[in-house]
Amino acid sequence: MIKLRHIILLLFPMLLVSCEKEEKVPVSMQIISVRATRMDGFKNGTDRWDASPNNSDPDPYIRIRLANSTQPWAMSAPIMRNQIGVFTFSGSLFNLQFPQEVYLVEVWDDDSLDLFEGADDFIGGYTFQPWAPGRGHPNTIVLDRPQSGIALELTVSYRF
Ligand SMILES: [Ca+2]
Ligand SMILES: [Ca+2]
Ligand SMILES: [Ca+2]
Repeated sequence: MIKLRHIILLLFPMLLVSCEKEEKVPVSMQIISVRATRMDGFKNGTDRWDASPNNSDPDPYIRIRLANSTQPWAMSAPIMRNQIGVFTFSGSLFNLQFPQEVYLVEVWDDDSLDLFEGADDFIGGYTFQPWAPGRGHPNTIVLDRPQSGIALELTVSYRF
């Protein structure tokens, strides 16, 4: 007579095997879109991002590269003008060729149109590892720490 204990003993290795099969390792990933779910309304907590009266909200763009690298930054384009609150970066497609390496993503306020604003202003950034064993293949990567000036939601796809 087959007891429940035996069935469990038989099923358990099968479950383990099926879990291992599901853990596909991505050879690359793509960031399809980037959504800002929170962004500081003021520079340094008090100042408008830009001096121009008609252009005082930030003009954010994203840049991404491997954290320990001198390779050129991949930049989002076009730069979005005077964004506040929750918004999605337009045209934000980035290839991540090394999903298990650490990447650095930064958001800057473009000041090239502002005569008195000098260099671009840093809004916020994160280091992140796109994928790690055991994580599955989620469609979104959330980057949100309260001390950062911006929170990001990356929508990603995987190539196996
Ligand atoms: Ca500025
Ligand atoms: Ca502006
Ligand atoms: Ca500036």
